Amino acid sequence: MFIHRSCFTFYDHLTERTFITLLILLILLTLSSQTCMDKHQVVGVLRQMEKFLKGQEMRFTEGLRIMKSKLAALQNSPSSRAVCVSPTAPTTCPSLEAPAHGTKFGSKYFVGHEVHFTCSQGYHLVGSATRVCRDNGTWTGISAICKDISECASNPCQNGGTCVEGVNQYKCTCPQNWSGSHCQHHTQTDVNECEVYRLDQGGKLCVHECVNVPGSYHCSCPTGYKLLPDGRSCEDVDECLSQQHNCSRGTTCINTGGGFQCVNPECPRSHGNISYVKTSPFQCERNPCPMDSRSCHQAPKTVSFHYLSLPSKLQTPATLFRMATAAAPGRTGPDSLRFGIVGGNSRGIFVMQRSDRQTGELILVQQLRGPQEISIDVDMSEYSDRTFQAKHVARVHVMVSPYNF
Ligand SMILES: [Ca+2]
Ligand SMILES: [Ca+2]
Repeated sequence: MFIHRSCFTFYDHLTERTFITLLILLILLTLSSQTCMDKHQVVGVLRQMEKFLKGQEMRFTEGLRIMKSKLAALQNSPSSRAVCVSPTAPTTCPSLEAPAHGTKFGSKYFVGHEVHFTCSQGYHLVGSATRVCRDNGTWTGISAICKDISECASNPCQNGGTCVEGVNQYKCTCPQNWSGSHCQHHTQTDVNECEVYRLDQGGKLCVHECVNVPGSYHCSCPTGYKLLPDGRSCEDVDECLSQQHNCSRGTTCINTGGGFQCVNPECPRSHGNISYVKTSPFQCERNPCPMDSRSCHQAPKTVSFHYLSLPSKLQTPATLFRMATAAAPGRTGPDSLRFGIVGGNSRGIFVMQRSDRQTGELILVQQLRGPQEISIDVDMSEYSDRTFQAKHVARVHVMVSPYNF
């Protein structure tokens, strides 16, 4: 406003001077025409007028000088220049656009008006949320932009991994030697012990399965087996011994490789005058025969049941089972024995042979691959003085596990 007033002061001086000059001339003309003034009076008036005009001129010159210096000061001041040089100051600011993924509030761009910006969900505002149109036709603040809310703000990538922003998720770009969703695994320096052992030693580090882990390895065992303290061998869990079975009453738990079975073997069926009675869970005895029944005497006097659990691919030949006779107290035993395989589904896989005078052996001669189950009947006939005395049958049930341990 000060500058405005200065401008008007300059015009005031000009107007005042012109006005006074005209007034004096008017007075002189009036005086000379109306009254008859003498020469002294006219000279006096003119001198006063001259004095007055000189004073006016000095004031005018002084005013002009002040005016000039103020104009010079004005021209050097950019903010002021707009006011005086351009008499029509801007009344609006340039229009503003809403940022991408955001909204603009306010559509008037007049001086003094405000425009506000907000961002859509998932974005945050960078820049000025509010901008005001200034007198000089420019906006306060800086442009508002909406940026994705950073998923990487929590620095989720470890070990120097670089976080890469995605839509509502992030991805870690791992430096060399590191892997995993958060670059948490050291990869390069880990030795695959399982593989190294296989290549160097040409064997297996673990009896069953080797599991390589960063910085180490461990062995694992199949279901039903436990890892031994050596850390590499597997041993079957004896569910029968550790009472982990669910065998019902009347059945007997038989441990197998990787599991167990609940068994209740049945005695041979009665036919004619031959009948059996169960004397223990795994033994049947023939009831006494009529004296004259030869077929009854020829029938097995005892039938026993045996369960063998074998690993797969057991090295052969392997003695699986021994059968022996013993003389009853106070009586002489048989003087000779004959052994044989009388039934079952395994001819050619086993042989039965005498191992000493009173013992026979069941020998596995073919490698068995599990899982499978085989039943065979082995008999032992007793002779005295080359006369048949009695026959005993052993029913052997072989259970081969899927694993060779
Ligand atoms: Ca390892
Ligand atoms: Ca078992």
